[in-house]
Amino acid sequence: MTMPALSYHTAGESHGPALTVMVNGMPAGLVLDVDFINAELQRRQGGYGRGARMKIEKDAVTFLAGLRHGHTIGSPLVMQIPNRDSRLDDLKRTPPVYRPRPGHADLAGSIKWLTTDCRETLERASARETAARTAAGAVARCLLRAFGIEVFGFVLGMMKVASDVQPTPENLELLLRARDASEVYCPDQAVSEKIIEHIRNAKVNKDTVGGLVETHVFGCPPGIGTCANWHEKLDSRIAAAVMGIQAFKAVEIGLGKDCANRVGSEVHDPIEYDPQKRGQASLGFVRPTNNAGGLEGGMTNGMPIVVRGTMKPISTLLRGMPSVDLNTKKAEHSAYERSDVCALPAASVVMENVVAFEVARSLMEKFSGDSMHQALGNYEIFMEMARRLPLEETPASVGLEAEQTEE
Ligand code: EPS
Repeated sequence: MTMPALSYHTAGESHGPALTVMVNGMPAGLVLDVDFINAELQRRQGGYGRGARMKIEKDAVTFLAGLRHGHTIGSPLVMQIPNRDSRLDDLKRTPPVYRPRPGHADLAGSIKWLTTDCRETLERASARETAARTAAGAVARCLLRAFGIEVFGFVLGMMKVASDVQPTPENLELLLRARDASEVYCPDQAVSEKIIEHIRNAKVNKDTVGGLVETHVFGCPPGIGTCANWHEKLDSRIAAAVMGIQAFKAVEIGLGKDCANRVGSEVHDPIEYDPQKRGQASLGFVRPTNNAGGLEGGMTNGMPIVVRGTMKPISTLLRGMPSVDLNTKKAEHSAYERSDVCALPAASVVMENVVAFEVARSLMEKFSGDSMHQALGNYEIFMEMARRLPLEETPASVGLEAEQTEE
């Protein structure tokens, strides 16, 4: 490997001065579409059900390192997103919180760090941090686009209402427009309306709602990821990234948990070969169904990657929940701080971007290069070799021939 593995780290509290994200391992020569990155940040701020905080913030990135004349130069990339509502040390406006919210990190974190002030935990646990992860993922999507890979995320449903929309490369443009026209980022208008109704009802009842989000990745060639080590499997990385999003409680790939209700012949996708599609990313290996969600053995199989996430309802309820004051140990209702009734549309944006980063990470492990020229060259060579299968010579015989010639 010529480059460090693609990775990112975030820092920053919800009401601190700024969020920061460092992306390491991006090849040089990648032109970053800063308008796209900021548009993703703005989309993450939106969606029906958001609270008053999003009226204050105007998320946009400032590049502090790694970019010159709009393109990467191979050094660590550092982005900053300022918090307009910065008041971390202001005790009047950001007081200690002693009544933990069931479902939030408050109780577990306070005990972990041996304090009764949940503020010490909640500031970092807050989903505000997902703005930084969205920025990293949007950078990764600029890389993926150079390889012809597109990512599409949307809200699927909530409270037993779910869309049966099936994104494909052919209907992607249409669905993208429908999603962007929906207040809840769901391309299915009838389902959108029902979701809005559920959010409205939750608000009236001083309650909250979660739901289902889905991400599809188009254009991956087969063989990204590996079956060699469990923690390097692409599905295991995607699952970790999705479960790492605040409030996510489940992740599924393809058919997901419905696999348990079917026999093998109804689960596994038959393999077909279509020479007409040899030039496409799938190399011509097409499947009439995609129950595997594009991943077999921890590797892409040429079909679109399909990931579904379940977000629980936000744990800050206006009506509160039974809790305990950590100082007095007396029963109290949990603290209420301004919050969202539903952040599911925002979560769909976060999920598509964190999934994109994991795909980019595995892609760069396979086609690693210091520069985009080198990485794209490695990709082309691999695709050409894969199309030529079976290769006439094995790597071992190539080595033998070279030795014999030298003699
Ligand atoms: C959050 C509480 C709210 C949300 C926040 C997540 O913030 P505040 O306490 O400032 O009103 O708006 O989400 C964001 C700020 C964001 O950018 O997504 C929480 O407690 O997790």
